[in-house]
Amino acid sequence: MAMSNKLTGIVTKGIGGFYYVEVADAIYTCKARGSFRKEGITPLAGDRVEITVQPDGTGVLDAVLPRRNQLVRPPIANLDCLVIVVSMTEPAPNLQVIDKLIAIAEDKDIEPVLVFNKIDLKDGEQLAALYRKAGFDCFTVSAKEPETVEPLRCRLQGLTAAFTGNSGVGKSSILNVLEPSLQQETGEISQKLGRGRHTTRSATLFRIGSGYLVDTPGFSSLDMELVGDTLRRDQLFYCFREFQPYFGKCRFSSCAHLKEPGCAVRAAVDEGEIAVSRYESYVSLYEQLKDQKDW
Ligand SMILES: Nc1nc2c(ncn2[C@@H]2O[C@H](COP(=O)(O)OP(=O)(O)OP(=O)(O)O)[C@@H](O)[C@H]2O)c(=O)[nH]1
Ligand SMILES: [Mg+2]
Ligand SMILES: [Zn+2]
Repeated sequence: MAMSNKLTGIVTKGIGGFYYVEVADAIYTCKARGSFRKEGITPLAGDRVEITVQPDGTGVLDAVLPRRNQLVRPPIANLDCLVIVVSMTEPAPNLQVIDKLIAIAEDKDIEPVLVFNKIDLKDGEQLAALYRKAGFDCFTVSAKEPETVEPLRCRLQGLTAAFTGNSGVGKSSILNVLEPSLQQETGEISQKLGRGRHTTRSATLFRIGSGYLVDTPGFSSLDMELVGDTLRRDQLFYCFREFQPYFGKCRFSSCAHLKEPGCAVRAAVDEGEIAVSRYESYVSLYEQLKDQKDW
């Protein structure tokens, strides 16, 4: 029997109509099958795909295998973890942005992991405590002090994890500590614009041990309005994990946990069981999603 030239691999990067597909230790440069466009299929970084290797060594991408999940911004499929990088200073933490990113991850069944960076400049323990209490794995690190990044390295072992967060928080810097051979470009924050320069431009998967890490371009607060446009208002409650013990305990079954009397979520906020900032983020997101039609 002739050796099969059909292989299964992972898209590490898509750029200019070409897809780089990793199979074992080889990378094949592939073009998508002609009919993909007609069928509305867009392969993403992180996709598991079937390819046929051509005599010239390039590949044709024949099929995209079913996805476990996918993010729209940045476009990546099959994530285990969304690593939300927060800078303790320059840029300062924005809790609403953090909570929105967490909600997006929860909504897609991707585990959020919080990384508080630049602790050489400002301590991150208070924020870490807030988010640990809410039920998240938190790491306080400094990309300038490599030993502080070790616990994060252990947590991400063997997983596919994308790094996200505002421009300038230090995503690329931390990735460079995790894998010095990456040499991701990092940038000085533009003081004039008061935001990063978006040093990182496209989403690329990097193999690290038995897992993959993805650097992504950061966003400014302006783009943040667009991020999360797939969230549904009627699902928002489920995107706040520390609210879940109060499910079904409000006076009204239709309670949206805003101003209704007898709301168990608000009672938990008053008793200090739920952080005020988390609840405020819920209300603010709910308002942002207000114009959505219910299903
Ligand atoms: N003092 C200090 N500076 C840091 C730390 N981590 C990153 N920086 C600096 O912060 C700036 C931005 O870092 P990047 O790693 O480029 O940030 P990024 O999140 O990848 O930014 P984008 O690619 O634009 O999204 C650079 O000047 C880094 O040297 C840290 O832990 N401590
Ligand atoms: Mg970067
Ligand atoms: Zn309620």
